[in-house]
Amino acid sequence: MSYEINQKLTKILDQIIERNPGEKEFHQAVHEVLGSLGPVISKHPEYADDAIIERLCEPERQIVFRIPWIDDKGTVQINRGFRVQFNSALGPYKGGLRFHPSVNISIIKFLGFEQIFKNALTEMAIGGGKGGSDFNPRDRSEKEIMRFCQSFMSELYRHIGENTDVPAGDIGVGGREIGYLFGQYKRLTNRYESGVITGKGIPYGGSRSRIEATGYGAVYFLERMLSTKNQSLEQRRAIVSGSGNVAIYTIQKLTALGAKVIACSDSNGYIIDEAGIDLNLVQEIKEKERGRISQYADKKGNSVKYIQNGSIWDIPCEIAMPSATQNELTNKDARTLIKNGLIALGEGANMPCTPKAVELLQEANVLFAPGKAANAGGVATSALEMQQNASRESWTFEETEIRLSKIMHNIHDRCYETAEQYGLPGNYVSGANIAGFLRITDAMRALGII
Ligand code: NDP
Ligand code: 2IT
Repeated sequence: MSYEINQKLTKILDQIIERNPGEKEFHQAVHEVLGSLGPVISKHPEYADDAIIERLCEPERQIVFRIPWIDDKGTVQINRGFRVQFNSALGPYKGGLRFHPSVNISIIKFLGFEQIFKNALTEMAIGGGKGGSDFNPRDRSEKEIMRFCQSFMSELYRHIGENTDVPAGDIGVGGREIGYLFGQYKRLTNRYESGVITGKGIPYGGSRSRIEATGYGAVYFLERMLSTKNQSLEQRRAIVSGSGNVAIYTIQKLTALGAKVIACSDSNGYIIDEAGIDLNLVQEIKEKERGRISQYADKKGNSVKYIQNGSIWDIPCEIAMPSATQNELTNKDARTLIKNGLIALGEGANMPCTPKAVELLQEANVLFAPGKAANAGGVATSALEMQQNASRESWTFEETEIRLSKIMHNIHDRCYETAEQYGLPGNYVSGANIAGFLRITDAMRALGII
């Protein structure tokens, strides 16, 4: 990835940094995209007319709100809620909600900004948005989670709608939370408006394969990327960070396609199981008991190593799929992975590799799939959920999975071809940024200065 950007773009970036002080994740995400646009602006200068890039980097609307709720001890708790409605040129704002203590406006804006491009790459009618709260779900009871979700939705409901803004899950927001959020929305509006939120349970309007979609999609992308070099996943030693929704279904699909996944993690540490990760056990610990990954080693005994803190990327592997959080894979990690023979990396999480790590991986000719393309399967299947809700249909697992795999192959091919077209063969970062940019800005240009 080249961060050498032309003068016009540098000026825009400087202004964005000045107007959004301290928002380091947001600056990082914008820098990466603007860093890819030089060739487009040189070839088609009209794409910088009418402050289109500045408009693209300024959210249409940002909502920040108070979330009061009462914990099990009767104490009043206050959290902060966010919804950034970034761009609606292609459709209603669409993007997840993150509940994690680290959440702040910079993180929500970086995620919302990335989402615009990701959603454009799916070629579906969805704009970009993101939201969440600094609420920490860890060790909260079921009833506390429910009360929090209800309070969160008591403000959010007035800003969303199936044609306006359609949230979904992200870190800390899974099927349980989506159920409580949808329940409160339904109660407040007195409408059964299924398409207002995605990631719902199957009995009340969810789509089959949505739970699996991000992880499966990321593996489909990776497989297609490997096939451009006549390689496959067969027998490959793989590492997946995290052990949440994206990680679990990434491990499942990698294993199904012949790879051997030997490690995964949570925010406390990582496990190494040379026999291959026992996914049923991970699911029991993480999905059912909502426990810690260290319990995997406790249950398996001596054959499994648990390493507290430390970096999962120290383990030699050929395939790496960071699927936990932003900036979890640093330049030091990239160096180690390259030294140990990494051949491909697919970002399951949003922006998990630092800019320097991406640069090193690309220089070393590691196949690199950026998150905004590789993890688009989740939001694409959310759009399939919206389609089913609108037509009051419910498709089979096979139907949704076939559609998902086709969408991922199309995204891959679009990124690949765009990179070639702009003289950057194999650069999926530029391919994704340019292809996404062209689709959004073609729509924005047609809609006038709004
Ligand atoms: P989950 O909450 O299901 O799982 C998150 C996992 O990442 C957990 O193992 C968690 O560990 C770990 N993690 C979270 N925050 C940190 C942190 N600050 N440091 C270290 N580890 C951390 O979330 P998802 O699997 O849904 O999301 C994972 C990533 O994928 C995120 O970047 C998300 O934005 C992205 N993504 C998600 C999509 C989806 O559909 N869900 C779609 C596209 C991208 P612990 O339990 O210890 O917190
Ligand atoms: O980052 C993401 O794409 C998501 N968390 C999923 C968003 C969605 O609307 O399904």
